[in-house]
Amino acid sequence: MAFRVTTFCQGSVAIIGIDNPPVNALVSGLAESVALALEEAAEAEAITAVVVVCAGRTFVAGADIRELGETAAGRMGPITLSAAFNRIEACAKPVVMAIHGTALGGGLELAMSGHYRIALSSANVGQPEVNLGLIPGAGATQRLPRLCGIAKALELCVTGRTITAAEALEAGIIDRIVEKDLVDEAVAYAASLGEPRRTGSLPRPAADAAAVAAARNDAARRMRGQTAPPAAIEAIEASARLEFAEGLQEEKRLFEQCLHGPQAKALMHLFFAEREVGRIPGAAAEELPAIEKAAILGAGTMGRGIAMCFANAGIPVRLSDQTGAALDSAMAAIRDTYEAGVKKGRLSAADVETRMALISRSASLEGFDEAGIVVEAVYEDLEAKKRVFQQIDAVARPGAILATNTSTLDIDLIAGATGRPEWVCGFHFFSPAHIMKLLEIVRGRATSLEVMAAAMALGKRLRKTAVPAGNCPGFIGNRMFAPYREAAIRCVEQGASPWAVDEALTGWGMAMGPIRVGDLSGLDILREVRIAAGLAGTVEDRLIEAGRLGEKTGQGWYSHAAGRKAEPDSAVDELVRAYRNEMGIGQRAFTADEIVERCIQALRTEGGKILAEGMALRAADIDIVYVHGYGFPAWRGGPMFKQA
Ligand code: 3H9
Repeated sequence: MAFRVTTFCQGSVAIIGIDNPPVNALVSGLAESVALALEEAAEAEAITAVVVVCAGRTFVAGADIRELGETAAGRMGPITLSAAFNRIEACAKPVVMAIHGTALGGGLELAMSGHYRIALSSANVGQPEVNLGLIPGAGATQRLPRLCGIAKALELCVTGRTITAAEALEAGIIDRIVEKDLVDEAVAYAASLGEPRRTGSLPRPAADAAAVAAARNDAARRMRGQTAPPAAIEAIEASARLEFAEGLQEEKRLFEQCLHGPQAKALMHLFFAEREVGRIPGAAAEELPAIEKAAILGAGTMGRGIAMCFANAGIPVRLSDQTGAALDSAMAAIRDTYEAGVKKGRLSAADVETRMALISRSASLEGFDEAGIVVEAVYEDLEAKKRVFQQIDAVARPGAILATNTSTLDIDLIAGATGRPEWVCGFHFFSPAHIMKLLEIVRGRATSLEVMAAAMALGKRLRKTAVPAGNCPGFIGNRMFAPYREAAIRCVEQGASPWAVDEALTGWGMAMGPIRVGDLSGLDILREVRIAAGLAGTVEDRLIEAGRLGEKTGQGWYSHAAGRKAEPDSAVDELVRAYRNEMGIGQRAFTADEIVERCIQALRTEGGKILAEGMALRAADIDIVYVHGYGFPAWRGGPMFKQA
C-alpha cells in the first residue's frame, strides 16, 4: 500500500492527512483508511471535530483511473468508494474538508461526504467523469443536487466543467474560502462548529424539468453519440424523486453500466495516451534552456495564428514579413481576433493589450538573433522555404531551434539548406493555429533528441497536444487522411452518393464527413497531398477540372451559396455518372456500415504502416492525432484503439 493516511491533533481538532503522490488518487483501501481514521478520532473524547487535508500539490483528483480500468476489465473487484464515503458522512463529530489544488471526481465526492468544506481561493472543483465515459459513482449525483440544486449539478456532471472556488462557494458546494494558511483556518473553522451537517440527510432537491430537458437537448447536440451524459442526467433527475439511499443505488446502477461499456474503456485509454504522448524515450527536456523569446517569419494566416499561440502563453514573439503593409494587416487581424474574444467574454480588454504588447513586428530579420526558436511560416514551396532557412541560419543564435511550419514538405531537404540540421524540426500547426489543439512535431533525420524534447516541452507551454512524428509525406495525420478520403471517394465512384458517404461517417461520430472536409480544405490542395502520397487519380479530379474547388469557389462536392448551408448538387451526380460510364465502373448499393468499414479500415491500414516504419512512436499517438486534429470521436478511442 503506497499511500499514507496519518492523524495528528491540534488542540481538540484531529487532522487527518492523505498522502498519495502525485495527485492523491483514491487507490483501493485509501478511502476506507480515511473512514477508519475518522471513526477512531471521533471516538476520542478530547476530540471535538476533524479536518481532512491532502499533502502535495492537490486535494484528491479522483478515483484511481487505472484501477477503474482494471475493474472494467474484470481484473479487480467492484469499487467501494461510495460505502466508505457513507461511513465518513456518518461520523459523529463535525468533519471539515480542506481543499487546495483540484478536488475532482471522487475527490469532490469525498469532500461532499464531509460535513463542511473550506478551500483556498486558488482551488478548483469539478465532476469530470463524463470525459472518461463515466458518471460520478460515489455519491455526487445525489449529494451535489442537495447542495446546489438540480440545474447546477447537471451543469457540472454533464459538461464535466471545472469551476473555481468562488463559483463553488456561490453555488453552495463549499462553505468558506481563504487566501492562505488552509490547515490553520480549517482547524479554527472546525473548532467553531456545533453539529455535523450531513449532505445525504438534507432534503431532496426540487425537481427541475426545464433544466433536465435543457441538459438533454444540449447533450444530444454537443455530445452526440456519448452514453455517459444521458446517464448522468438520469441519475441527477432521480435525486429529486428518490430518498438518498435509493438514489445512491440508482447512481451505482448507471455508473456500472458506463464503466463496463465500450466508451469508458476508449476514453480512459485516451486519458493515459494524452499523458504518454509527450514522452520521447531517451530524451530529457531540461537539457536545453526554456525558450524565452520566439520569432516568426511569414505573417500570413498561419504566421498570425502561431504568433497568437506564443503571446497567449506569455512568450514575447517577433513577427516578420517582407513589407510593412503585410505586417499592418497581420497586426490588425490579430487584434480583431482578440477583440472578438472580448465580445464573447473569453478575454478582458486588458488581456488584449497584454497579448498585443508581446507581439513585436519587423520587416527584416532584426531581433531574430535573440529568439530561442524561429518558426518559418511562409507559403508551402520547397525552394522558398530553403531560401528562407538559409537567411534564418545566418542570423539565428547558436542553440536556437529552427522550425518549419509545413504540412507536406520534406524536413530533411529544408534542414539541408542550413549548416545546423540537428537544430531543425517541423512544427505542423493545424488551422486556425491559435485554436486547434494538435501540433505535430516532426523529427528530421538529423534532428537531435534534445531539440525534440525541447520542442515538445514548448508545445506543452503553448497549450497544444504535441505529438512527435517522423518525416514522411503528410507526417501522421495527413498521410492517413489521404487513403481515408480515397476510400470515401471510391465508394462514391462505385455507387454511394457523396452525401450518403458523409452521413455514414458523421452518423458514426466523425465531426465532419470526408467529402465535405474536401470542400473546406480546397480540392486542389488535397490533390497535392494525394500526389505526394503517391495515390492514383479519382473522380475528384473531374470536379477540379470543372473549377469546383470547394467553398472558396462556391462549388465543390457541395454547392455553397453565400450564407447557406452546404447543399447537395445534382451537377455532381452528373459528373460522377459520366466518370463511372467512361471508366466502366459498375454501380451498386452501399450500406452505411460498409462505407464506415471501408473508410476507417483505410485509416487503420495506413496507421499500421506508419507504426511499422517508426513514423509514430506509439499506436496511441496516432489516436491522439486523430481525436485532436481530425474530428475522430474520442469515445471510440481513436483509429488504432481496439476494445479488449
Ligand atoms: C472518478 O473519480 C470516479 C468517481 O466518481 C468514483 C467512482 C466510483 N487516477 O495530468 P497530469 C496521474 S474518475 C490515476 O500530468 P497535471 C497522471 O496519469 C476520475 N492517475 O498532471 C499522471 O501520471 P504520470 C475523475 C492519475 O498537473 C500524473 O497523475 N478525475 C489521476 O497536468 C500527473 O497528471 C479526473 O478525471 C487519476 N485520477 O493535472 C481527474 N489523475 O506522471 C484526472 C492524474 O505517470 N486528472 N493521474 O503520467 C486530471 O485532470 C489531472 O491529472 C490534474 C493534474 C488536473 C489532476
